[in-house]
Amino acid sequence: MELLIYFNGEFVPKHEARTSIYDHGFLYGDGVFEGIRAYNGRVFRLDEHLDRLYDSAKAIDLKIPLSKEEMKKAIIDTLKRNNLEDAYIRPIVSRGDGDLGLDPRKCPRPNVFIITQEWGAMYGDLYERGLTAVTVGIRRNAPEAMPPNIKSLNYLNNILAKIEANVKGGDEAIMIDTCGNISEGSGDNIFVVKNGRIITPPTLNNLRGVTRAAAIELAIKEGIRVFETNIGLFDIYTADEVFVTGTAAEIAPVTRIDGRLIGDGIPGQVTKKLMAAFRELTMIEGTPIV
Ligand code: AKG
Repeated sequence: MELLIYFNGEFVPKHEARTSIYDHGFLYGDGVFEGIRAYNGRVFRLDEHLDRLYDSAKAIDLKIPLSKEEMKKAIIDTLKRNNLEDAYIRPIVSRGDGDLGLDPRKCPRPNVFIITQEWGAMYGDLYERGLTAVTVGIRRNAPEAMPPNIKSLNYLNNILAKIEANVKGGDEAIMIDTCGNISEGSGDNIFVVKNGRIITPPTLNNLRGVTRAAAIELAIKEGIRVFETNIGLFDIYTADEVFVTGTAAEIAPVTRIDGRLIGDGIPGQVTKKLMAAFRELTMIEGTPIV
């Protein structure tokens, strides 16, 4: 059976789901989205993802035409309609159909889409071998220009980083902010492990990741000290371990950066412990798909 997409309260077969070319989400990247996952019949940290979606919308002065409870129900219904227990979930709220001209007042009603589909391990066997990451020249959007905490439909900053990583032969890009601090990957947050402690940049210059928060919680539970502080190139090159976190990426080890081996060049003990703890957490926690 063809996958069904939620579109403004209706369920539409995947190949028929489309929006107007005058949707400002398409014309200007004016809209917001989330990446959420369901594991084992439960949606992982659904409330946290919805809080972030509604915060992103608030930040761009976009009124989502569903309450959070209604959105939650729409997500669960979409998963049920598609018979999915393990899935990637992509709610999208665009500014809506308008006209040429960027004024959002041209768009009377936002469009709401929910894509749900099967999704495996994004980095395949790299969870065992470790990712090769490269730092890129394109700077992460400055918070005072385009706050990285708005998960907007305009992902060009991240896409430019990804293009550069592809050219340089990296599995993932590491972005640096306009002050020279490490920011995040193109689609994930970054952590370093040094002398048994975990360090990750504060979330002013990167997305406030839901998996990032879960990794911090799990580390603290394991008795590992976690520091949120700015880090630079030196810190990533000389780290004992580096890992990235994201909804799509989950927790993934990075074993090579800009040609330097990280630690012994194989996934480290702390990273492996957190990967296992995260896998376990996703199996037991979450909003049931009922
Ligand atoms: C996610 O991890 O779910 C993201 O939204 C990152 C962007 C992507 O990989 O689509």
